[in-house]
Amino acid sequence: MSDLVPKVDSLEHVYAGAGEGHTVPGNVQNRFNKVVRSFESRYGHKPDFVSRSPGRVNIIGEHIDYSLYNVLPAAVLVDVLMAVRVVKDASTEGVLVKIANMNSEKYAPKELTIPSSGTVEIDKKHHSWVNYFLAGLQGSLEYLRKKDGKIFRANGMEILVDGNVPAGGGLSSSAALVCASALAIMAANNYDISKQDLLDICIVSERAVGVFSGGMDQAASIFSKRGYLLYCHFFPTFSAEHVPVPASDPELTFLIAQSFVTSDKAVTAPIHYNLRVVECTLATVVLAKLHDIVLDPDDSSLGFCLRNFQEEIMKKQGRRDEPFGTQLDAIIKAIKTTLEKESYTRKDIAEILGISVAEVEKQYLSKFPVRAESFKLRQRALHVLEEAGRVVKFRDTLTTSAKLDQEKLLYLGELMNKTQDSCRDIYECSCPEIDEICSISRRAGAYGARLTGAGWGGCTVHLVPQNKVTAVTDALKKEYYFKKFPNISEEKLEEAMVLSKPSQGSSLIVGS
Ligand code: NG1
Ligand code: MG
Repeated sequence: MSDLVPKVDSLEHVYAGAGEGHTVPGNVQNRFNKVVRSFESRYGHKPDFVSRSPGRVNIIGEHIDYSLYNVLPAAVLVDVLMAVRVVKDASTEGVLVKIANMNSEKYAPKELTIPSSGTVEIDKKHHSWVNYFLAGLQGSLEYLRKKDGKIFRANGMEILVDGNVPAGGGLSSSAALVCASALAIMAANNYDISKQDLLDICIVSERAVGVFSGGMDQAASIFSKRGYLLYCHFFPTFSAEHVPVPASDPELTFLIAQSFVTSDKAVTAPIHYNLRVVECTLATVVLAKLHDIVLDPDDSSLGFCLRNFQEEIMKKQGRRDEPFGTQLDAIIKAIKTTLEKESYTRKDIAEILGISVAEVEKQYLSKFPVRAESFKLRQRALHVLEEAGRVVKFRDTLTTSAKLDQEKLLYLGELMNKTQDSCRDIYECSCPEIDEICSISRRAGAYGARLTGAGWGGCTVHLVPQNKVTAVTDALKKEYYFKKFPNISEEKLEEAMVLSKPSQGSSLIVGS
C-alpha cells in the first residue's frame, strides 16, 4: 500500500518554506484563521479538521497524461481548504450535508442528502461548483461501501470551502476541489486513505463532471512534495518520483502568468478537451488496425491509448528492450507513414476499422460529450509522441546535472518553447493571447515560455533566470496586462503573475 495522506497538527507542515525564513507566510495563516472563524459563526461550532489540496502547474508534458505518457507537474501554493465538522445522524433516509463557500456571491451554499444506498446524482447539464464535491462524494462512497459492505452508513457533514486557485485559470482548481472533497469525506467517515487510493478515486470522480480527464492534476495535487517537481508515470500503473531542481547559475525561477482568458472545461469540453482525448483514442485504434495489432481495452486508462499501442507494436517487432527514445522515433515514423490524411471523417474511420459509422459513434463518441465532424489523427498523435520525448529529456537533464549551467538552462527553455509551438500548431490548444504572452516573455529574457494545463486560455509557465524576473514581469505588464485591461487593479495584477515554488500535496490539518 502506498503512504497514507498525512495528518498534520500545524500549518508549518504544509506551508513552511513558502515564506522568507521558511515560515508560514502571514497571509496564509490569516486566511486559514478566517476560514475557521467563519465556520464557527456559520455553524456555531469549530470544525473538526480542514482538508487541504493544492492546484498545480505543469512544467512539461501537455495533453499526454491521458495517453499514459509521463508528465512533470508540481503543486502550487494556492489551494482549496475545506473545513469540516462531522455530524452523526441516525436517520435511515439518508444523511445531510451542508456545504457553503467563503465566496458565497459566486458559489451559492447548498444542502444535500447522502442516500443510504444507490448512487449520488450529478446534474452534468447544469454546471455548478457543488458538482465537484458531488463527484468526490460519489467516488468516495462507492469506495467505502465496497470496503465496508452493506453496513456502511455515511456520517453527515457541515462544510465551509475556501479556494484561491483561480477558476478556469489552468492551475487545476477543479482537481484541488475534487481531491479536497474526497479526502474530507474519507476523514469524516474515520477512514485513513492512502495517497494511491485517493488518486484512483479522484481521477474517476472528476470524470463524473463530464470531462474525460487524465490523471496528472489529481496526482500532482495529492503526491507532491515541497521543493520537488513530481515526475508521474502512468504506464503500466501509476508511480511518482520526486525530482529536485538542481542549483543553477544564474538562479532559476518558474513564473506563472495568467492570460485571463477563461476556458471552462466543463462547458467547452465537447469541442476542445474531450475531442482531443477522442482524437488520440481514434488515432490509437486506427494505427493498431493498420499495423494488424489487437489491443486489449485497458480499464485503468481511457480504453485504448497511444502508450499501449507503442508497447504492443514494440513487442510484436521484438524491440521492447530498445531505449525509450528509439521506440518513440519508431512510432513517430509509423504515424507519419500511415496516417496520411489531413483529417478523418467518421466514414473514413469506419472504413479503416471495418465497422459501421454507427458502431464508431457507439464505441468511441458516446462515453463523453464530443462535437466534431472530422478528426486530426496524425497531428494529435505526433504531438503526443514528440511531447513524451521532450518530457524524458527535461527530466533527465534535471536528474543528471549536479548544477544547471547557462547551456543547460537554454536547453530546458528550448524544450518548453517547442512544447508551446506544438500546442499551438499541431495540437491546436493554445490561443492568440497565450502565444502573445509567450513571445513577450521570451523577448524580455525568459529561457522558455508555454501554456500550462489544458490551454485554450488559462495559464502560462515561464523558465526565467532570477536576474531577468523584473524585466519579464515589467514587459508582461506593459505589453499585455495594461494593454488588454487598461483598468486592471493592483490586486488583479498581483494575482496575474506569481513566482511559484513547488509546494506540498494534500493533507488533513487537525487541531491547528
Ligand atoms: P486542466 O484543464 O488544466 O485542469 C487538463 C487535464 C489534465 C491534463 C491537462 C493537459 C483534467 C482534470 N485535467 O488540465 O489531466 O490532460 O489538461 O495536459 O481534465
Ligand atoms: Mg481542471
